[in-house]
Amino acid sequence: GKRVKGVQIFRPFVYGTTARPFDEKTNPKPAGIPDDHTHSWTVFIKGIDDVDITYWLRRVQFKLHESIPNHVRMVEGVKGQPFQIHETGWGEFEITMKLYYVPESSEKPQTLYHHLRLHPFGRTEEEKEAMRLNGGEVISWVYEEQIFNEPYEPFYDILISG
Ligand code: SLL
Repeated sequence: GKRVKGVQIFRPFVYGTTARPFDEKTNPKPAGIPDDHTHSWTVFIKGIDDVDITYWLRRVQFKLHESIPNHVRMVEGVKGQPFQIHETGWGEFEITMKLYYVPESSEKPQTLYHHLRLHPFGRTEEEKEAMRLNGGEVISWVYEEQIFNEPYEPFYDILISG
């Protein structure tokens, strides 16, 4: 196939983690969760305002800490839904996310790293108070742009009509 010369296509997305401490009132611990687990958390990749990104991103492999059962997980894209994993635990660690693009792109998978944040370290007292009011939610999100450089023609058509 031919590439579309001189063209770059940008697709914004957001990835990161959202965590909450277990708390009888705001976030009760479900039955069967180990005693030493202090938080529930989510890691995700999604479109801005939940816009669909599965027309260019096909699947994401999340590699979690080895202490977590079944710590390497493949998440297939579902139209209009985030690529995400919900978990519980006690510690922070680095998550590896391997992005697999749609086959039409002929793009190699690309790896992103993100630190799971459970604690509000390094935040101001004001920020911590706002978090307490919000159930202690710790948000660590990154806005990113995926760049497709001189995409193949069929993929270019997919990108501009997606
Ligand atoms: C630390 N270096 O010591 C980090 C490791 C590992 C966190 C954190 C296990 C959850 C489960 C869990 O939270 N591991 O048992 O499913 O802080």
